[in-house]
Amino acid sequence: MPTNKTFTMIKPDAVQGGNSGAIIKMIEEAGFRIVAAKKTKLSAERAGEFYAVHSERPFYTDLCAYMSSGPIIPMILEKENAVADFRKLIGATNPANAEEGTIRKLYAQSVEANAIHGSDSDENAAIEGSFFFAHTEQF
Ligand code: IDP
Ligand code: MG
Repeated sequence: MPTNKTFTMIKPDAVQGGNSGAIIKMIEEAGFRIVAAKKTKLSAERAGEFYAVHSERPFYTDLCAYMSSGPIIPMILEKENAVADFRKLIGATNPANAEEGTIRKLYAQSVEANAIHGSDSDENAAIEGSFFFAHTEQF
């Protein structure tokens, strides 16, 4: 059974490029409600914790450097079937493979600097949301 929440971060390339407003507009127009949001910056170490599941991948060190290179906007989102619907809205990891009209197709720079994160399961959505937000910060 899908739950109704997912977790996202607008990544440094999209924040730096001035695309966060347009991306949030797409998210709201797709029917997601913002439950929690803030602007923050990860240290390389904290980025490494977030992406620990990828620690054996060749791109891990670069990914941690990139994700700590500038501010990000983490958010918890709510919608029926949130995890799957949000993955559809953001598109494939590599923008070259992302469908027309998806956030990554429109705003990603590269497979690494790909504008936005989306949780891949209900379980990870809960873990990733609590990485950035306490329950009392969620509305
Ligand atoms: P996802 O974000 O679409 O779920 P994952 O495979 O979970 O993709 O990878 C996490 C993040 O790591 C990606 O969003 C991207 O920023 C980066 N990444 C994934 N694959 C590569 C790669 O082959 N080269 C460089 N960076 C990558
Ligand atoms: Mg992933």
